[in-house]
Amino acid sequence: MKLIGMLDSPYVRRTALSAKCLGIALEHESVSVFRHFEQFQRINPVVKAPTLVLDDGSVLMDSTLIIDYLQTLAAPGKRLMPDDAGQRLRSLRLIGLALAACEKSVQIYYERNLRPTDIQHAPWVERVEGQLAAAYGMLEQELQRAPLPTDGTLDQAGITLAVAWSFTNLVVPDQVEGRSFPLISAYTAYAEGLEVFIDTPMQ
Ligand SMILES: N[C@@H](CCC(=O)N[C@@H](CS)C(=O)NCC(=O)O)C(=O)O
Repeated sequence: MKLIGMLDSPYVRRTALSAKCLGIALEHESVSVFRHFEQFQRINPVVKAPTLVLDDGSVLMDSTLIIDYLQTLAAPGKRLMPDDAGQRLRSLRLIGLALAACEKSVQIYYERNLRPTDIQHAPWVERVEGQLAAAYGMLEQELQRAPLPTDGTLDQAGITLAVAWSFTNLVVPDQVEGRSFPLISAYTAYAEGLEVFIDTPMQ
């Protein structure tokens, strides 16, 4: 199976990390949705990263759906989501907040880098910036309430949280600069220090 997309996309990176944690080997092709648009289009006409191409030629997209599929291929002991309903609810909540933070970071980045300055819409940008701050604010509160384990293990909530924070700091660092998210920062430092993260660099 081939994973298509650049690791500077948080969605591609969380998929690549999840596959490794699940013990599933994927061939990785670093094709950019911008610089290699036509090449990407030939693989997936919708041009969404990540794209997973199965050995039979089937094409899947959306990180959460690809990870869901990969989970079905993993050995029984390899799991990134808890089975217990209460623990799963908390994981899903953390993942939802982290994915919202990724989406809002991408929107601000696209607005700044793709839209001509004279048609940038300040009220829209302020709205998105507020949403990004809200997502990280709630994630910080969640970690205050109950920290994620830092005992060498990783789950989907931890992967997605750390990937999101590293991505925001890469593309829109001014949005988190000076804001106080010590628990998110500390957890991300832990995760980025793990071998699987070091082997799956954002750039
Ligand atoms: N919900 C999707 C979001 C994927 C996404 O938006 N990826 C970006 C790259 S970071 C992309 O494909 N952008 C190109 C486009 O939407 O035209 C996921 O989880 O995979």
